[in-house]
Amino acid sequence: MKQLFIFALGLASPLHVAADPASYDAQIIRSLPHEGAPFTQGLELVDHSRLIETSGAYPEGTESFIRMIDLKDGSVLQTTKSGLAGRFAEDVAPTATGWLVATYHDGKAVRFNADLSVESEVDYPIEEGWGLCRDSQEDRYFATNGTEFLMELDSETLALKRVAPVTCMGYKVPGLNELEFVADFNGKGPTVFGNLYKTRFVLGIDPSTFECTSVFDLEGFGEQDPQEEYGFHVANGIAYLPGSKTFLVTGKNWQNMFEISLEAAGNTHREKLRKKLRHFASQTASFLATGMRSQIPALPSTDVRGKLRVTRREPERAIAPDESHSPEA
Ligand SMILES: [Ca+2]
Repeated sequence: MKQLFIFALGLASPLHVAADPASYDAQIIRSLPHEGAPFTQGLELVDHSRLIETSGAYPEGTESFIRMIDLKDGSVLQTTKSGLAGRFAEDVAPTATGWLVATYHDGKAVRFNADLSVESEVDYPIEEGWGLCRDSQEDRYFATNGTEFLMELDSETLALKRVAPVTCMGYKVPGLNELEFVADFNGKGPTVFGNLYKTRFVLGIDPSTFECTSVFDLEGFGEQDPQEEYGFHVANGIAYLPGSKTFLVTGKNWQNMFEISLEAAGNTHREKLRKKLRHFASQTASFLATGMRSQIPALPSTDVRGKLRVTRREPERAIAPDESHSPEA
């Protein structure tokens, strides 16, 4: 609790403006079928020949699952719904011996063995599960929950060790979704990549400062959907392939996955990203101006179970057309 209080004090300070992120252009190396076009919530390399993917239970009538995919042609090798019945599966990250899958609202994460049999379930310290990745070097997890906060979790107990906002060009970055840890990106050291919800941007974050250091854009990849600004059909799935230094990317209900390489592109994406972050910030400001402050807690706190409670901030919900059931993270 004391630790969280100290973090909270820091949030009141003006944001430090760091260097602009380096832009990269994503070049498609090859396209693979995204079998069944599931509601992708997690994507990760297993070994030299396989990927692991999680899918949430959306749309209504579908169930969450976890599956293994052949990296060569995108074919599905194995699928299981074990441990996920009645749950909304979120991102997946490796454990020492298998896999850890976050869930959206259950307050639990599910541990799987390498063969996808359920090992156990464990309390998840965050009110909502969104992105999750493992830092294999420092032996810790990073997680997101739809707010601007990035959280560091203990690799064994999942206890919360650090909470701080992600910032980029002086703006807070709300809604980093599917995450990917890259031990050394482009010779610049460890980087946490995350899909920026309701956009096609992927941001690279410095895991020590939580500031953005790189950006690429998946605009134009596969089919576009006008509902993406409301959270449907968004890019969500990043797996790094260290052998080729390429990425596999896909999205919710996308028909394809794409292997891409990143080429340095100066400041190509900077202004478009800045405009989007400014838009997110103005949405937050208008919420505050209309007296809805209670919906946007400024500071994280913990409840009696030690869970981090940061109410999901969705300012754009107020202007979405018909959201009787909005897509989950
Ligand atoms: Ca990932």
